[in-house]
Amino acid sequence: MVDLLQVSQLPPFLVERLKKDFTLHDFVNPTDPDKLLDDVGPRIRGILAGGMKGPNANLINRLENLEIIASFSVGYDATDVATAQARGVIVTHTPEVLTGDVADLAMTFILMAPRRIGESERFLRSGKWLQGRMDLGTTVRGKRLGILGLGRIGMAVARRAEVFGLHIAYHDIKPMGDLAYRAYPTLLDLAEASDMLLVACEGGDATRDLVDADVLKALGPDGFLINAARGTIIDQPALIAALRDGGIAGAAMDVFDSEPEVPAELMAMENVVLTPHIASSTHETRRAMADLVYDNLRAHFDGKPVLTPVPPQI
Ligand code: 8YV
Repeated sequence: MVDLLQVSQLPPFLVERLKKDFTLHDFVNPTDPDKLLDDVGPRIRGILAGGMKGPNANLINRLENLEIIASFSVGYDATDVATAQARGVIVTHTPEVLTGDVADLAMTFILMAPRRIGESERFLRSGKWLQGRMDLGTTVRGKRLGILGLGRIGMAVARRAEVFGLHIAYHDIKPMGDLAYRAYPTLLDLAEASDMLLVACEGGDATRDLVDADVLKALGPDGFLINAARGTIIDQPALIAALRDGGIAGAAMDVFDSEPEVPAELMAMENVVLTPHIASSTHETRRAMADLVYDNLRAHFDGKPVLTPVPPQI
């Protein structure tokens, strides 16, 4: 059987299925990583990665017989794809199958933050309703939604948001062709023209801290920030300062810079919706992602082309 190195936690149903066809070596929290790699390194032909944990250049280069890295995620910023591809190692991910669920969570956030849904629930549960009414929220209909990154997920949110009467605009580094949505040349321009800013671009070095203090200032005191992409895209201290000082009205986030650590300041804020990276966490989507990971590995080791390779990184 082919040997695989598992570097990220995966659902048990995927691990069980893989174990029938492959020999898995647990490298999630190895007590002695060097010893494990000395023992099994030369036999490893595949790596199982995840969206938040993937192999770096050191690990990739240490495995001389590595052929494929299969990530249980659409985002591949945790894997050093450039190093892998330069060595001819195939990297696969799980696009499409999670788009709907991620877009549903983002749309939920777009409604939750301005309507103060999280805060309302805490208000009721803590018994405050007995003393008086909740403060008013803000109507979503008719507001301007700016989307940073109009890829598969950004586009799926745009379609949902249209139904709720939002006006859509976007900023993307790639030309998007003829669309009904207005394109802004810079993120700053987009933020200035938005009541809500949705972060839907890729993570990684190229987008680190893209949403900085200036962008938040442009979004303004009535603006909301929504993030179900990667925590690294937002300058987290700048966001905390903007939320604390009334620089923006509120935020909703499923991802954080050093997750699962979430800053205490954010936890204490009423005007913030926080979820623990659950955008793709449904039975249906996680099964579909697992199938895709399995099918990519099976195809490769059966000598067929993989189904969903990560495009070549320049
Ligand atoms: C997962 C993700 O939570 O697909 C992604 O990029 O971040 C999420 O779907 C993660 O990959 C689980 O490992």
